[in-house]
Amino acid sequence: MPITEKVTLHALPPSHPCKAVGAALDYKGIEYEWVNLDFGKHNEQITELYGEGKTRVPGLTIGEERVHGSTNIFKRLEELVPELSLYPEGIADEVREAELWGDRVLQDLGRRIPWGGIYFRPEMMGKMNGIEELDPAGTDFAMKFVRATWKYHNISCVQIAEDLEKFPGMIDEIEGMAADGLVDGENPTAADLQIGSSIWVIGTISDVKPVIEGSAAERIAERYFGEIPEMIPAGALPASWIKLRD
Ligand SMILES: N[C@@H](CCC(=O)N[C@@H](CS)C(=O)NCC(=O)O)C(=O)O
Repeated sequence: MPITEKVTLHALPPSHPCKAVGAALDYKGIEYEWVNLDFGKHNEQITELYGEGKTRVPGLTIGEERVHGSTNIFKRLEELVPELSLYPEGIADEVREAELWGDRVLQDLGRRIPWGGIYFRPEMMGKMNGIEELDPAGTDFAMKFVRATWKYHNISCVQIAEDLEKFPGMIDEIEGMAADGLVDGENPTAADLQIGSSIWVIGTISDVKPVIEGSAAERIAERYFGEIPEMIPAGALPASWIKLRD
């Protein structure tokens, strides 16, 4: 049934779960407006729109209805437009499980690894907004911003090194999901979009690119979100932290 109400995706520009929801809306053929909230004021804006305790993006309004959080939004989109299913019959439960892994486990690396790379090359932070390289004053601002972001997300070098240690195993896990037909098939599943958006953002850190090269993870990221651009050139993260797949 076509959706006649106005659909709005409340987002922040660099957010990978927001990208995942955008891709799901596109696949389902739902017209929508992508509205970026004001960084800094976004927590209050989200609470005002979606209620107490809700402070993060993405949120989706469908007419008067409000749906908050990427996995809730995916579920609701599936109810609204069951054709072009993101949870194909026969593997729906396994796809949901893989999607939740993408949301609860992989998604955090999609925040920590990029913010980790930017910490070591703060002048490249403008690339998030299409600026090639920040000037010295911009870099001063970026350094303060990155430090605040590390604090907010509880990021540390120990945590990033642990993430990078685990990352090759996660790429192998996604390879297994592809072998089971949960991702990397002819049509996107919810798992493709949740996982692919995180891989895409992690892949922008060139030190980590070799870990995903030639994998199902890289294929789904580029198929659904476009060629992975370089945000942080290689040599930013200490080489000894990077572990490759066997
Ligand atoms: N698992 C949640 C994660 C939501 C989330 O952490 N969103 C981030 C953007 S990637 C956010 O709102 N960050 C700003 C903040 O925490 O203030 C989902 O997929 O909906």
